[in-house]
Amino acid sequence: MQINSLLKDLKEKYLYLLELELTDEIIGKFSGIKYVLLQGSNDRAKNLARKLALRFAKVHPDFFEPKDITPTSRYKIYRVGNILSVSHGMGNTSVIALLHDLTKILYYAGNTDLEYIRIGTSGGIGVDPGTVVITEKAFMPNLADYLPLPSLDRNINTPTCFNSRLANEIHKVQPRGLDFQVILANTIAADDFYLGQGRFDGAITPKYDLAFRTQYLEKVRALGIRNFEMESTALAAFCNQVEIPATMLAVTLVNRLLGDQVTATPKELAEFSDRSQLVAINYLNTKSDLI
Ligand code: R2B
Ligand code: URA
Repeated sequence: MQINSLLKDLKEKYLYLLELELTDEIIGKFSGIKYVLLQGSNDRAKNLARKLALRFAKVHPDFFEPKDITPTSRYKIYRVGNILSVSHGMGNTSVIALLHDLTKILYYAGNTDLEYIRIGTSGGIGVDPGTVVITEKAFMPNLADYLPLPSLDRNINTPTCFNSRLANEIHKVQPRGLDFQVILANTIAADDFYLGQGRFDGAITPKYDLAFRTQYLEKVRALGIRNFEMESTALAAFCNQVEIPATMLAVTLVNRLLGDQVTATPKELAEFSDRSQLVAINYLNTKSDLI
């Protein structure tokens, strides 16, 4: 990990965004962590914590209720052994705010060997709904493969490639016989679900027609891009700055070459979400350092 060198001289007592006092007791709750699993919603983070506990800590489902270790209602953090299951909210801004505080407390707790994996949903580009995309490189909608991280009036242009060892390993360890596809590909992160992802069904009229959009989608397919979502460039850029290996597993809910609206039923959506969690669990299952 490559943390801000100015933190050494800082007598920090409180993490504002996580609403956590930096006491020895609270820092201790973050020591000995290896895997950090990040998801958008609070419910999914809790649901994953429960699955991890049943699977790896072998707790009895009747006697286990995941307990959030931060008082803030913005984000939720659950710990199962050396794994954290964390919610990050929606969009690059929300993720990056969380990642600063989360990474600092993990650093104060003495963790040096971490992996960050976002588990999410996305809009597919020419892939069947239900496909899980492991992202190799995140792109901006203008197809830049770096994020201009704004800092006052400057931009810190940071590459948005993910860790290829991690992405390939997650792909390689998936068991044969899954009833859905798991692919390695690239992803676009847009700041907006509608206009940002070229939808025609938002509240604002797009300033281009279907032919222009089709041309754009063909161009992005040629770059190996297979899905849209809203957080990958922030995660990749942040993790490249702090040198933490990271990648993203995002199930596709819709094929954007065929339509804009997500028409899957709530039951299908829950089943799709389970797929990207399963891909992460399959990876963790191969690890000998889980505690
Ligand atoms: C995927 O799904 C959410 C929008 O529905 C957003 O957080 C994302 O990246
Ligand atoms: N999440 C997105 O960001 N886009 C989609 O199309 C579906 C889920």
